[in-house]
Amino acid sequence: MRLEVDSLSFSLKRFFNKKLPQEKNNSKIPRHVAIIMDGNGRWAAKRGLPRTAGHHAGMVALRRTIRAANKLGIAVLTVYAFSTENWNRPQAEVDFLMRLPSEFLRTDLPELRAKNVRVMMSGSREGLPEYTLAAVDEAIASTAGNTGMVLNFALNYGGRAEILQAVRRIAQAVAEGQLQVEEITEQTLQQHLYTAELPDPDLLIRPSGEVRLSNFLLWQLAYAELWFVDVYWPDFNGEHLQAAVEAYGRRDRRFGGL
Ligand code: V0D
Repeated sequence: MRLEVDSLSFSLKRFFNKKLPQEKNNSKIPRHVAIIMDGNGRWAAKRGLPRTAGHHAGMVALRRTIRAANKLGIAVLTVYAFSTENWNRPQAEVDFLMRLPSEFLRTDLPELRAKNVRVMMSGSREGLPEYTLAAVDEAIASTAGNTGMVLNFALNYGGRAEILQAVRRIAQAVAEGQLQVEEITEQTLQQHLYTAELPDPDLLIRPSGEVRLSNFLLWQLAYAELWFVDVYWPDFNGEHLQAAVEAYGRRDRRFGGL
């Protein structure tokens, strides 16, 4: 019996590219791909369209990318949908963005469910409108039992704020005597992040020509391969994802060792 369980977990790992979280990934296929969906506004401006049209086109690109990632056997796809800095945009644009989760789920949730995709959110619930949270919560609840690809929306997410919150919670546990300072490790911090249950991203993709992290997954991206592609997000497609994944497969990841 013991042997069967072991070989089952071995075949799960092998064929579904699903090692335990926090295990190093030496596979040619990235387990976890993170994407900064950047360039929607510029895509629209180039066409003389309002920025909202760019966000809409960005949602179509997201749908395409989810399908492509699922076909490639990627276990986790994290997409940066809204950063904590995005609140500084004009109120009308923020209002428009906040309605996209419910629109996206109306159009795409049936397909996500049929494909066994599990929806997650990484970010702060604070400040998000009730209707945005309701849509996200519905997506999470109705896919909670799914065992296929994880689709993780970074929404109202900021990397420094995430680390700060983790530090505060750890400090609180120390203050309450539940934890000794000497017991705090990298794992302790990792376990207090929104992504505690996920492996770290193996590959970060940023379209639109910008070459920076913009406060995205600061802790988690420590050893990620970075891939920058010079198309605006609404023009991103399965072939761009494939090219990034192939480049990833050619890179030699040593995690600081030899
Ligand atoms: C706009 C391109 C899906 C990037 C994609 C609230 C900018 C389209 C969602 C979504 C946005 C989020 C959570 C969820 C389901 C869907 C989304 C925002 C922006 C910001 F559970 N697309 N999308 N959320 N855009």
